[in-house]
Formats: sequence, structure tokens, C-alpha cells
Amino acid sequence: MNETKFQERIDAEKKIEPKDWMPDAYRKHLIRQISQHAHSEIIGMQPEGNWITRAPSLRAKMILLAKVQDEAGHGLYLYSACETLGISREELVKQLHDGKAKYSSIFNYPTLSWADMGAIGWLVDGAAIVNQVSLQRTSYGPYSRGMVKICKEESFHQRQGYEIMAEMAKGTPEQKAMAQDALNRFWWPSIMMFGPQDSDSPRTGNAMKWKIKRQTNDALRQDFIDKTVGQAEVIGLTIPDPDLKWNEERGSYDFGEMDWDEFWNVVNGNGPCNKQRLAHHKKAHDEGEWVRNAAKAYAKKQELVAN
Ligand code: FAQ
Repeated sequence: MNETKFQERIDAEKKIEPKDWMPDAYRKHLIRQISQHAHSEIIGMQPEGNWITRAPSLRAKMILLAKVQDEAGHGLYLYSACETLGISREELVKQLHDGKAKYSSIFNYPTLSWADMGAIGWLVDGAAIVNQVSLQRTSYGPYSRGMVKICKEESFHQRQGYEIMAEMAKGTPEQKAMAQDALNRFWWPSIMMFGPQDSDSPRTGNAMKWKIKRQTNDALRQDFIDKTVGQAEVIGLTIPDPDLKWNEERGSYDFGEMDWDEFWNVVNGNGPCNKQRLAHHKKAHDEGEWVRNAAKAYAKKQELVAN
């Protein structure tokens, strides 16, 4: 198959599978995006893991524990999808540790109160769903199928976060203030998850041509904002954007300018928790080496027995 045939297949909405011919640039693009996505799921366990031991009730603790475990599962599906493109898990983790592979900027912000668990579930998982529902139709088969399963779990995560926020918003004045404070701190970083504006997004052109991305960063961001404003109103919280206003003509909300300097600063490794997140991942990875060695030795033994 040549590049023209490949593009025809994409245009006809046919999925590309691991053994199909694909241009090298398509393969590289997917490895970059899927690995960033996988790393985000795994690093994303840290801000919430921070609160498992301090959850305010047994019920809250069980739900949070299950959610964080789900994120580990999402990371594993995504690493597996990425490995079908001919790169090993070891290499992917090395790229993360060397700072060559990115992960979502959102996970470089600290979680200061229990309300932050609400804000993350509601806003961060909410933003992730909007993005991932769109990615269910991505052109690469294993990525697309992984997204279908992940989206089912993310919608439970979004619900658990919204429930925490709703409970706190109707609690004592102090609890409501905590919920509002969490919304104030997580709102802008959450809408930054969708990436730079389309005019500033070097990857969007190829991603749309190859149907890796099905909607642009700005379109998804707008969709998320339109869905979320009403949810804040229902629970009596205020979105921290004075420029947020319904635009009758567009049938969408207008919103304020994001702090792009902050965005690029965090993406380039200088956010409030970047160093801490990476150091924690490296430590856990080093401490788990004996498990990987034992698993490899066991696999080898099984192979010898089989032969
Ligand atoms: N953070 O040209 P574009 C979750 C990078 S969901 C960091 O626009 P693209 C669930 C970008 O990679 C979160 N880096 O790039 C969860 C590119 O890097 P390069 C993860 C960012 O790929 C919830 C450069 O900037 N979701 O984890 C960010 O077309 C709760 C130029 O940007 C996904 O990864 C950012 N926010 O669009 C887990 C979804 N934005 O080329 C735990 C899949 C951009 O220099 C707890 N990914 N960059 O290497 C995507 O949809 C896309 O890759 C975008 C970026 C939209 C993230």
C-alpha cells in the first residue's frame, strides 16, 4: 500500500490495524500521542493517590481507591495499544524519565484539600471524556477500541467528582468555600488540557488529515465549557471567569483568555509539581524492578518448560 491508498482508506473511515502498512510519520505521531496519553493516566494517579489515606469516610475512600486503580488500568491499555506500533514499554518509560515524552499539564498542580478530589473528577475527568469520546473514532484500531472502554469508566469518575462537589457546595459555609476554592484553582488548568489554540497547534494539521484527532483543540475546549457551565450553576458554584457569557448567535459560551505563558511553562517542565511527579514515578519504577525481573524470569521458565 502506498501513501495515496493509505489516505483513501482513512477517508473511507476504515480503521488502520497494527499489521497494515502505514507511513512512518503516522506511526511516529501515534506513538507520541498515545504514549503521552498513557503517561498522563499513570502520572495522574499521583494527585489523587495523595488523598486516599485522608478520605473523609470509608465510602469515599473505597470509591477513590477504585478510581485511581481504574487510571492504572487505562495506562496499561494505552501502553499496550502503543506497543502494537513497534515500541517497547521500557523505551516508552525511558522517554518519560528522560523528559522526551510529555504528559498532561493538569497533573502538575497540587491537590490541597478534599474538595480537589471533587474538582478533579468533575473537571479533569470531564475534560478527558470530551476529548476521549471524540477519540473513540480515531483512525488507529487499537487506540479507538481502548477509548471505548476507557470512556465508560471515565463517566463514573466524572460522576463521583461531581457528587463530592455537590455535597460540599450544599454543606457548611466552610465546605462550600472549599469547593469554590477548588473550582477556582482547577478551572483554568482543566481547560488548558485541550492544548494550545488551533492557530498555535503544530500537530493538528496532520492529526486531522489522518483522522487521529477528530476535532480540534478549540472545538473540544468549547464543547467542554458549554457542557460544564450549567453543572456549576446547578450546585451554586461560580466559574472563575468574568468574561464567561452566553453568546446567543453562536449558541455557545464566550470565555476569557487563558494564561498561555503559564500553560507553556507547565508543559515545558516548570509547573508547581513537575519535578516532584517525575521523581516519584522514577522512585516507584526503581523499587518495582525486582517485580519486573521476577515476571521475566517466570516467563522464561515457562518457555523452557514448553519447549
Ligand atoms: N499538556 O500541536 P498540539 C487523563 C503538547 S486525560 C501537556 O496541540 P496535539 C485522564 C503536545 O503533546 C489527559 N502537553 O498537540 C485522567 C505537543 O507536544 P510535542 C491526557 C501538551 O497532540 C483523569 C505540543 O504540546 N489526555 O489522563 C498539552 O495535536 C484524572 C503541541 O500541541 C490525552 O493525552 C497539555 N495539556 O494535541 C487520569 C488525550 N497540550 O509535539 C487521571 C490524547 C498540548 O511537542 C486522573 N491527546 N501539549 O511533543 C490529545 O488529544 C492531544 O495530544 C492533545 C494535544 C489535545 C493533548
